[in-house]
Amino acid sequence: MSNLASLAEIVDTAAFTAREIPQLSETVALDVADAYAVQALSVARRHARGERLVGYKMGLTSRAKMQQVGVSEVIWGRLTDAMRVEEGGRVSMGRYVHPRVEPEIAFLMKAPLAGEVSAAEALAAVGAVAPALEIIDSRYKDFKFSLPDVIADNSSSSGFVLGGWHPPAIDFGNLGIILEADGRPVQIGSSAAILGHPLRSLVAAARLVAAGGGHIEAGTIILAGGATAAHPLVAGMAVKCHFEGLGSVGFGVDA
Ligand code: 0L1
Ligand code: MG
Repeated sequence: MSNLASLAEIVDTAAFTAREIPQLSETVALDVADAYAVQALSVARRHARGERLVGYKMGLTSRAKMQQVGVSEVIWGRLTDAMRVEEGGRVSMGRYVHPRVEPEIAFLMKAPLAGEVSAAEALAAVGAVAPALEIIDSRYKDFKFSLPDVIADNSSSSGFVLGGWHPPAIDFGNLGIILEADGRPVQIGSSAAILGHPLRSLVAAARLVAAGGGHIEAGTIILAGGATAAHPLVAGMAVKCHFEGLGSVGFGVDA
């Protein structure tokens, strides 16, 4: 097994068994290209277990997120069908190490998108827009990592919940968002916090995913990135998020 494949096994096993691990960068020198290779190899292990690629997530797309984790670059990860949580459904804390939730905007693509594209070209490839929540869960101890570490760990992808789909003609550039835990607001923000406009994140996805060997095709889901800092999940919590003009999306948390 190559070194990258053995690192992929380490992060995949940590995710599969919900056990925390030390940062890979504590013991190996990893650059960003290596880290995306580890990510691809670890997600290939999910495919070998029967999981299907359904989309991509963009990460660290807001100032709040960049400050929260202490890095300054946009990153991406892969989403599989097994990560999807039904709207109004329940998740179990046992599946995660130290999960957090964050509000996102989701795109459902109706056409492929790759390379350098304008915002108008990106929007023309969008079939629908939905309110969404992402459950992120770093497999690293204390949720602490370097940029290559988090990329190798599939950019902390763990789960996602989609609300109802809306036509892309809706203006989703600056929508108010209130994230509630047990009925109390815990984060308040705007979709404009996603790189100034969620479409900018889709433009970045087209460039970065294609450069990294991924494929945004018709039917692909893209999570544009967190609009606020992420909020920790605890057993018994009811999560609900209200998106101006797009409706609400939520889920419950079991032990
Ligand atoms: O989705 C995100 O913006 C998070 C990317 C990875 C950083 C983290 O786990 O907080
Ligand atoms: Mg996110």
